[in-house]
Amino acid sequence: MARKTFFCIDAHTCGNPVRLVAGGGPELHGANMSEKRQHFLREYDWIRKGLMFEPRGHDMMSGSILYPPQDPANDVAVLYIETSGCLPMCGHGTIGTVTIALEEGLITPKVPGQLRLETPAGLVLVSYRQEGQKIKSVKLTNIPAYLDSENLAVECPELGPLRVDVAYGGNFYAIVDPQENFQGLQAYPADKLISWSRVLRQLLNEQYTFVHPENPTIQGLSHILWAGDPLDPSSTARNAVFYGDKAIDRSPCGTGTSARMAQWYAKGKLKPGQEFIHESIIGSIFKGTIEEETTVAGRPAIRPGIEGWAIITGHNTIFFDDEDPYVHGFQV
Ligand code: PYC
Repeated sequence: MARKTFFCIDAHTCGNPVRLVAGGGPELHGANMSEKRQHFLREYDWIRKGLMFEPRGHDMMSGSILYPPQDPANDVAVLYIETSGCLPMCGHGTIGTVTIALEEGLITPKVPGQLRLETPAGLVLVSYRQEGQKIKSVKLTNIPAYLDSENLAVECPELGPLRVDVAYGGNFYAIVDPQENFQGLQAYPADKLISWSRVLRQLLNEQYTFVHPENPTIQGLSHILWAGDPLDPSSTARNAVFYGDKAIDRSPCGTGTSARMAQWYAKGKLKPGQEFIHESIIGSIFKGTIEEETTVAGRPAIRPGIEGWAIITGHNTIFFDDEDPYVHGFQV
């Protein structure tokens, strides 16, 4: 019998899972995390599937693997793994990964209270608030986020014709704002949003092309963000972000919040100095800020600040046993 062991530490960020692989991850080659992500996708995607899908994971499972940074000025490099794939960037994953790595002593910050993270999408800066051993909050300054396309037409089952904007916040998001045929996420059950999302994502990818202008390995629309009224009137907005095949993010989604802030910024609805309080489907909250105004290939862009918290739920030693027919997971 052959068995491969992964030493994982599980947490959740504002309700959404984060499984950090602290031991057992593969050695990756490449000049940066984007190239290492390509190496992982070519040779090791079975590790992602085994750790994320049933029977070891579930529809919402998401995680990360830590690597030494390429640039010695940085603290750590992160590869994101999820049921949806190997993401260029993940906000809730970053908040959970940083919380786990600091509380469990996996990294020692060069500057206390701050971290510099190499991600496949680019450099992410982190500040955090610590009380004793506990990390109370993590704020990331994300890669530049921008509005990619506006008012794209797409036919949604049951709802009919919809118009969506697509924005990039580390992944490409189709943002479905309330409109004639869509009353806001609060008007529909989650299973409807999930089944419509699968169709919308496929149609949008068939009808349009989404490629990051500075990194063509980042391509394709992976997420659908359904917008709606906040539960708490003091929040700015609420969202339900669909990913993978059956997941709705339980956190407000860091890259989704970044994409939505970029959309609002491009439309003049969000200005530097204003807070963007984003609620998830379960009412958990990320605080968004504009940390910098910038450009991406000549388009107006922002570096969003995203602040949230995470809690460690346990240590999890996971085996891949060669005799297990489901060693690489399954989906139903
Ligand atoms: O927080 O960026 C995020 C995220 C992406 C997919 C699920 N969560």
